[in-house]
Amino acid sequence: MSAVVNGTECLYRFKIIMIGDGYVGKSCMLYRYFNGLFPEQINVNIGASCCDHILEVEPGVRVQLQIWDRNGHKSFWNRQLIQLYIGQSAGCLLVFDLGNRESFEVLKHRYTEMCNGVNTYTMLFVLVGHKCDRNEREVNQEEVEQFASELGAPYIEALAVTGHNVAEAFELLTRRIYQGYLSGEVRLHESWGKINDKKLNKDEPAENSKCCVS
Ligand SMILES: Nc1nc2c(ncn2[C@@H]2O[C@H](COP(=O)(O)OP(=O)(O)OP(=O)(O)O)[C@@H](O)[C@H]2O)c(=O)[nH]1
Ligand SMILES: [Mg+2]
Repeated sequence: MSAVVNGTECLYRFKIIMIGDGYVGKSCMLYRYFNGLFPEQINVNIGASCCDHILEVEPGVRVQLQIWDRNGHKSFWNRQLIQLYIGQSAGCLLVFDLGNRESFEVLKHRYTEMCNGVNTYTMLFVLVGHKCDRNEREVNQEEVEQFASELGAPYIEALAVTGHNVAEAFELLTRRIYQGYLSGEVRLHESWGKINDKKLNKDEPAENSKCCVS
């Protein structure tokens, strides 16, 4: 069974989220991935914005990705929100700013909070050191690698300004989820994963490359 999303047949659906402190560049990364451009102006997302995107994970196998980008400022981070936001996600991009030490500390703290029982489903991670154009780095390579190994996740450095490694970060995560799902390492809520009748009845398929903001 598959779903036709704006003329494209999709076999799987995954929800992924972006977590990171405010101002680390999450929305610019998503805009870059989605539109292939750096935004001239980025609207502050009051709550969360959500984009649907289609990605071919292997020849003939397309995934409908739902990507959630939440405002990272601490006033928007609390337990109920975490639960709402993270629930049913298959994967997460953990983003920090290489030129801002605090954003790395905040990210580690949020990761710990997320792991404290909010998500009963398996979630996979990719760690992203963003704004790698920064001349002065406040986070050194060893500590990043140590955190990545604690997460069991790959580490990638990206730059929304040029697009360097932005699509790679989203696609690396999606392929990890896909492989994990096939191997049984990733267990997903019944609304997600392989598309079947039940999922199609439950949720209207999204149009290709659609964004919404709240
Ligand atoms: N140097 C540099 N700055 C960037 C890059 N990408 C984004 N920025 C800047 O970082 C700032 C914050 O970007 P946003 O994308 O709004 O950050 P955010 O993580 O979504 O922030 P919140 O929504 O508040 O959590 C903006 O001023 C961007 O212009 C980059 O690749 N390099
Ligand atoms: Mg944002």
